Amino acid sequence: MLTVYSSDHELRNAKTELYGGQLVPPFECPERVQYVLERVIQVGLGEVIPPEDFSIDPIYRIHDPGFIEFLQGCWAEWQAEGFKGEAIPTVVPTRGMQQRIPNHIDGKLGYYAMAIETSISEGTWPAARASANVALTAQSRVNQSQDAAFALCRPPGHHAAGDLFGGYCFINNAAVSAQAFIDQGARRVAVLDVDFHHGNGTQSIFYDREDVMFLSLHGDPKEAFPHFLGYNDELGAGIGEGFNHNYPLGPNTGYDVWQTALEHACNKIRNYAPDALVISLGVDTFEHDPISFFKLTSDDFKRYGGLIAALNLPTLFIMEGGYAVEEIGLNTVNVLSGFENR
Ligand code: SP5
Ligand code: ZN
Repeated sequence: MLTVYSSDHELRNAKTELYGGQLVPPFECPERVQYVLERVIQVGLGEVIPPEDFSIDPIYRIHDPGFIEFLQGCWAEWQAEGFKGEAIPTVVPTRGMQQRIPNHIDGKLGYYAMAIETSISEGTWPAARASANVALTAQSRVNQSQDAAFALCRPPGHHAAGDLFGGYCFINNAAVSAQAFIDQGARRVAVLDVDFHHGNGTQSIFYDREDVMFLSLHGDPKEAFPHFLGYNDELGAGIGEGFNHNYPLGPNTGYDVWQTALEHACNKIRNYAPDALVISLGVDTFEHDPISFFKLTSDDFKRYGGLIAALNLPTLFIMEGGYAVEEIGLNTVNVLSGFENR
């Protein structure tokens, strides 16, 4: 399988994440994709290529121009305030408040945030752009070959909505790619999100559409981030009703229960008969993940790779989460080699 990788992910090198009331080194760190790349090479998964440069246009197909302008300018505006730390929102427009966009960077940060653990640092924007280029390059290869490819994206994307960042995400790489398939002639695309966390951004982007089906297996929002989306009665809206499927699962969920949910999701995908499949591939479902509560083993990743392959669709894998850094290469590449041994 082809892998697309860019060293520009290193530009995203934040020093702080708000966790447990402390500013800690981010779980979403540059070493993550280094380990995945090493494993891709070690097992000989296939060719590794750099991304092509796409224009901003495919990003604007998903994201709001004001949001993109905010991401681009945030670090400079934050610096201009003379703040000492990284950019973190402090005030958010909640129930009963105005939804007007403020001028001050403190206001804009809160307006465009869906979670405030994620700080914006120097280089975050160019890294997010490179990550989207990685996704779009892999997408175009899948579109041409009708085969599979792996976009080794960092930063991840599935928590980013049309005008929201957070959950370590800025540009929604999976959504941008799904839209690119549609714009290149696909009639229907399915996005299957197997990251531990609900893909709130992807869900909200496609919630009222019938041409992109979104399915997500994740920690029950009652117990797990992002807490405010991902219930199983969220089925889509308008003509999109029936094209959104959530599988919230409780603490300590092991592979048997998880696989049953995956099989349900795969049956929905089969009936939908999409022209392409996008996998939001997070391996934070791993038993030793430091911030998650599922119990998948390294072998389980190989097993479910085979189930995804059985769908027999042009498949684009997009890297999302996974924070057990020592095992992230093994677990991620197990999914991909499980898929290849179809
Ligand atoms: C892409 C992705 O996986 N983003 C996840 C962002 C989660 N950030 C908030 C984590 C809060 C975790 N709280 C866990 C308590 C563990 N005891
Ligand atoms: Zn996750």
